[in-house]
Amino acid sequence: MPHDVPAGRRLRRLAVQTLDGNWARGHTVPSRQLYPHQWSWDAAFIAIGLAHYAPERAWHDLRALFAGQWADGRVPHIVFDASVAEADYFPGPAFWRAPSPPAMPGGATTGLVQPPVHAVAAWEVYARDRSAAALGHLGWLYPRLVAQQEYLLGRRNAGGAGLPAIVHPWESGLDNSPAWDAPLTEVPVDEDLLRRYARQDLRRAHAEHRPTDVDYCRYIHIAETYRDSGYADGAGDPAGLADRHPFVVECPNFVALTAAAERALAAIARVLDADPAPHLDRAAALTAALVDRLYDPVNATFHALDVRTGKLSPARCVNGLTPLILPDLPEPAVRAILAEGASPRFGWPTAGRGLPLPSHDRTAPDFDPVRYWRGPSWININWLLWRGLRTHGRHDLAAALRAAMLGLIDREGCFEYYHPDTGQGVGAAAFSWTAALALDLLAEPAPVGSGG
Ligand code: 9WN
Repeated sequence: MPHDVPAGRRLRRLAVQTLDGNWARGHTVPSRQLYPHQWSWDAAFIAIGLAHYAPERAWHDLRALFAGQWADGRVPHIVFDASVAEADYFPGPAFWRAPSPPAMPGGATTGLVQPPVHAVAAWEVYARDRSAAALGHLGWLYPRLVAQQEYLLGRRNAGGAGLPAIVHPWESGLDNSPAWDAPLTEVPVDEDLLRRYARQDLRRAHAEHRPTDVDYCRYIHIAETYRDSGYADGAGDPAGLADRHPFVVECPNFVALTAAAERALAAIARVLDADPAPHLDRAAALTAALVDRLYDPVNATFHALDVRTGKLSPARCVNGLTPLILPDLPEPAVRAILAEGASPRFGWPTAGRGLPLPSHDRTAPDFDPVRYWRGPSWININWLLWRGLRTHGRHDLAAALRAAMLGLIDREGCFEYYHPDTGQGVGAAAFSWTAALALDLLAEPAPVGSGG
């Protein structure tokens, strides 16, 4: 246990209460306050936590999300709950006008994606639930997870090097990160959009914690452009996407998670008597292209790449560190990430001292400790870093980061994110993935390697 047993018990109780409280008619919502539908990468992190006490619900959550998978393989970033009013979240189903069945059989969704953490999640749940029913769930998910990868590696290969590109900052999951500032400068700001559409987030959260109106206008413009193209990526012509669409970016975190997904699929394939080799080949190719395209040897960190201009973003964000989850990351890149994490820009916690890593370079002039993804600390990202540290044998740093996360959640509660200097909880309270990953951190560390 990271700290004394009573504290561990208290935290476990809080985490379970949070997840139970966010269970809503067949799936878990990220937060009742801000996010009343099912989100894609949230569902994966949530399943990893549910596996510790309600594995059947973990499988159910993953299957509910994949029921919204499109015929082209994309797993939508939101599967909408039909019983929630349109006005309760913007942009809702009426905005997205996603295609009807059979292209999209499972109810209303968005047409965007999020990082594919689901194969890792399925493998983690299976590691804790080896029942016959679990094997059935794994068998149901496997072809769908493969289709998700094929969509990302095929139709999203806009840069031509085999890396999946994102077509909207929301697809990164690190929505408002300074990593997108450079590519966003070319996107028009039409303030009229905010007269046509009402932002719902500002009714439920502080404006200084959320994206600015200027950024929001750009988000809506990009989403409308993609929607109005009929969500056509690059069927037959992925490279053409960069000419047609205003935002096409390769994100190191998204790419690293896509590679991690292939490694997890290899582990799943072995259990299902399928062939793991193609997954391992794809994982190796993804890691090699990630280093080749997104690693900057001068700055010694990974950056986002704007596929339209061919330029790396100058911002040093935490998505430059999460490639550490890859076991086959070359040694110089591993050393560079460990050094970047230790620098004043981020700062690994040490035994008994310090807080989880911020989402952005603390020394940057635009570092903002409360605006989401522009400074605050997030538990899902720090959980990925914790796994990466263990993968690369840095158990000292991993133990300190784990204690820092658990201490913070125990003190503040399960917040969406935390002030990186004071640790104060910010954003939505009773946030699901924080609770879920606390349960995972509280448990004995799972064996690293096959799933990550
Ligand atoms: C847009 C649900 C999601 C997370 C994202 C986070 C935030 C949504 C929003 O909430 O994004 O998808 O409305 O801001 O940035 O990572 O999945 O928790």
